[in-house]
Amino acid sequence: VDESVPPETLESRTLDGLAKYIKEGRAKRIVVMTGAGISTSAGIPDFRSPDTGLYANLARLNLPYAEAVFDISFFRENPLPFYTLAHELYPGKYRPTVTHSFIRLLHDKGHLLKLFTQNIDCLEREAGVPGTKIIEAHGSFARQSCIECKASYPDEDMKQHIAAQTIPRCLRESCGGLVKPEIVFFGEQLPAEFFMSRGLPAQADLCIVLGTSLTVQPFASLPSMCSEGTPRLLINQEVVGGLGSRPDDVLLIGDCDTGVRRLADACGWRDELETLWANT
Ligand code: CNA
Repeated sequence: VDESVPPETLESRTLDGLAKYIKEGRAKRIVVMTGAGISTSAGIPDFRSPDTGLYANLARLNLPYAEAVFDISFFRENPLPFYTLAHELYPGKYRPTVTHSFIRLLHDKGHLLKLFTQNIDCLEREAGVPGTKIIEAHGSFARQSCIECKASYPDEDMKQHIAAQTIPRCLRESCGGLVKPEIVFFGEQLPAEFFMSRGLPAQADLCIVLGTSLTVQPFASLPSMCSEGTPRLLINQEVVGGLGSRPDDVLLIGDCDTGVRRLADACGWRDELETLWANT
């Protein structure tokens, strides 16, 4: 980070500078962008963290390469690794983190324009962020359908298959194709709502990026779509996606939960945040 370049919008390029901007009521259209790192403290491994990430632990699935588990061509040949993983990731087992509650708090305060998430764990919804505010860029486990005829498949049957780690097949007799949750695999198109909402970062007055390596396109380009002069905050274990390169970028390198608590403290929202989280 080149600290010699003075900020354009913030008074100072620090957490306090950012908190002041928020407290002055200048952050009314916040766009939040999240990834697997906001759910690791809930117990869900991310992909890319060394040692603990899913990719580091996929050896037992005998994959030709780690990303194959989410590759649509590989899935057609061998859907079992995906269903082994789905069993681990399936919603219902995990509780939202304080970071998820922080996003909910932004919504409750009327500051959240949109949440773009790459996560498929549905924890943002469980934390009480309304579905209308969320763009699930990589889909979710909320629905499932046949990959051949696209017929939808019942939730209850899906739950049973996930629990048993067995492979669901299309119920239409003439089809019998593989059924897959509507999460976006490599080689598949992102949902239309992602493309329809891609203009929103340009309208934001604050961008908050949380727990993502920003390596998967086109999601990874979202922070660069914010206007120059719009403050961008990154809370992540590592610097990613060129954040820090603009004069109003603020970096909190470390754990997400610690970072959002520090921001809540600086804004005077800490008690509210903890109460909200405790009641989730
Ligand atoms: P990733 O590539 O695994 O990156 C995670 C990032 O978060 C890395 O930069 C880590 O350093 C950072 N990180 C991990 N833990 C923390 C923490 N506690 N505090 C702060 N930073 C942390 O994951 P991305 O989301 O960037 O990659 C995109 C993929 C991952 C999407 O397609 C997701 O569907 C997919 N994914 C989702 C989940 C989930 O839904 N919870 C889990 C695993 C993977």
